[in-house]
Amino acid sequence: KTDRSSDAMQAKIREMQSFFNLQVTGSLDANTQELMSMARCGVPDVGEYNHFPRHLKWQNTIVTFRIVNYTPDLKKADVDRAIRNAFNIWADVTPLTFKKLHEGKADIMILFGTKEHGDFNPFDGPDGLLAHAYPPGRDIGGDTHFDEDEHWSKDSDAYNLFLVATHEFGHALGLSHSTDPGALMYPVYSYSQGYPLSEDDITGIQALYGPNPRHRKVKPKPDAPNKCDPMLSFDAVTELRGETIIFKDRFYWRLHPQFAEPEQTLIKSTWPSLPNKVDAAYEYPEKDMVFIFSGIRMWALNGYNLTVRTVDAAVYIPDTGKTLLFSEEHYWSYNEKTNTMDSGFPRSIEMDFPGMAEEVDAAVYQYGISISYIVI
Ligand SMILES: [Ca+2]
Ligand SMILES: [Ca+2]
Ligand SMILES: [Ca+2]
Ligand SMILES: [Zn+2]
Ligand SMILES: [Zn+2]
Repeated sequence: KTDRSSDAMQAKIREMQSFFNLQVTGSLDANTQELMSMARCGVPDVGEYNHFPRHLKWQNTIVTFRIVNYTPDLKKADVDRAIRNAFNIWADVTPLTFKKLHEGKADIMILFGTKEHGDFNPFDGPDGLLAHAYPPGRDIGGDTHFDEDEHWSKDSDAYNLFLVATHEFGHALGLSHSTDPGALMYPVYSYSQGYPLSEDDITGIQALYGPNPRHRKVKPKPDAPNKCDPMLSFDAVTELRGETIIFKDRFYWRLHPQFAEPEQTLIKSTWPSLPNKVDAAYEYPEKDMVFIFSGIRMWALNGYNLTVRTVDAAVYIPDTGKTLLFSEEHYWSYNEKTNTMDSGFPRSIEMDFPGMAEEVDAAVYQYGISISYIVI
């Protein structure tokens, strides 16, 4: 076992430990490691972090920021807008005001950098770590760094600068990661439109700073759907190697026969290239594949790439080697052996499957004998 810590690294660790009021040992003990990993975002396996060692927060309601350099991925004005909008999200729900500085030392120094970029907390090239931010305090406290090896966007392309900045500024204001997959402070990036904060994020920031005395009204986005909610309807259901996978909005649940509790995860954290909304999914066990449909797009969890019509549900029938694709009141038959759509379709669901609801929301093939539909 080799000790790779350089003197400079040890000095930096001591500095960080002192900054965070940890015992100053100069070595990466458990507390320090937890703290360092806490600053890293976009890592699916960061685990659960509850609180910073102390409830670090800014003591003034006016917090200054400065954009030290700009990414070449976006126009300067787009970067300015993303950063300003990200601060506005937090300003709306707190008494805080964010003031932009053009020179000198601001509370929150914002920069884009690659690999080692001056804080011995290096980035890792494309993907993985996207950005990190330090909790409130002097010097490096509050500073927010973005990995320039990422492509930064102002739309749904990975990665949306506004969303990542809003998450990071949450850290820069004293929030740690949330274990709620619906929260902005959940450590995994996921793109969604609209207001980014969940109730959990708002409760967290207001526990530190209190509400906005100007009482601007905000509408939090819904938290992760409650799996026990009887009103919950599924987007899609499939079997996957003995487990049942249920898709709903940006989330999916794994139901394993041996586990009493379903496990809830963000779709994006397992399958980053999938969209945030799945319309239908089904397993094709002979090829050990699961096909996933969203809109007119289709994915296979094994390298297949097909384009089909807008699909509500899909059922694979092993006896015939056919996949039935349901769309509103019609269905189509897809031949998995020849990879072609059968002729004579679409046909009426009502005619061929009497008793079934007009619209199939989700369907799943089970038990190898009969088709069983989950109609919601
Ligand atoms: Ca600072
Ligand atoms: Ca990276
Ligand atoms: Ca870049
Ligand atoms: Zn984070
Ligand atoms: Zn950094």
